[in-house]
Amino acid sequence: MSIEGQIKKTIKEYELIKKQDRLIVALSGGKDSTSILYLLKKLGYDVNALMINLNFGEWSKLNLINMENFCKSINVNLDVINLNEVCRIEEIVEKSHLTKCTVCGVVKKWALNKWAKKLRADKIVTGHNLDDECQTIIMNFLKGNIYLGINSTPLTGVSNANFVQRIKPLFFTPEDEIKKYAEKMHFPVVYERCPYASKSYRIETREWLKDFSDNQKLKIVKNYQKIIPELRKRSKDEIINCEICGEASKNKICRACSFLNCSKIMTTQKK
Ligand code: Q46
Ligand code: ZN
Repeated sequence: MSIEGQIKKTIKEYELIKKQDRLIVALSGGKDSTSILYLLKKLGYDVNALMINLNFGEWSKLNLINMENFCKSINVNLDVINLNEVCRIEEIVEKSHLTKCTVCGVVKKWALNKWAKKLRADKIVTGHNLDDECQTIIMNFLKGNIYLGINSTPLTGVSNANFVQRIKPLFFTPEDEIKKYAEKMHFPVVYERCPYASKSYRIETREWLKDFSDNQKLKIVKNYQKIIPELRKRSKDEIINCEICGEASKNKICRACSFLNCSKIMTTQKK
């Protein structure tokens, strides 16, 4: 089946998009988010793009230029969040001793949700593919907490007025197929990973899974989908609003705000 056929099937099967939905595609400059932006636009959905400039040197600059040109070429509006205006990842890493990926991942999600609300989005679209999801499931098993994966579904299940639902139309599509598609379409994307990716736990898991076939990865992901409804029922997490920034959170203070020194900067962003 073509990639277009696969995403149509996933959208239909999981009822990912309603006709009137205003979609915000979270663009990274990589093959996955670029491909899904292009395909959703082609299929006639109301799509806009939102990109976070992580300010990771030349890699970030190139991603940004590429996406500005690409969005113009397909007539899609692009908004850019300059992360330096929100917080300094380096400073948080230094003071908290957390890894760059941990800080970056939390802050990116936080900022995306906040900006998506400003842009009146009904759903945030991400480019997560089969390989990403398989890695997430295995990582959560290895961490000994399968509840962490209750949103490893094509449609997130959190119902909080402050949380913009996320959808992943490429959820069952293998990474290799997306890469071939992006190359065939000559999308102006950066194939090199983020300069900090090599030190992440995800990359270790990715290495570990590299000999698994797409079919085996699909089985892992599909079988995990079967237990998610039960995990959601049993999950004791209640979603409330962060006392500092007002965003949806599992705790009184969300993880983004709890990062050392960053909370003060983020509080000013609330207004
Ligand atoms: S989390 Fe880590 Fe990514 Fe942030 S530091 Fe780079 S690799 S960009 S998906
Ligand atoms: Zn907060």
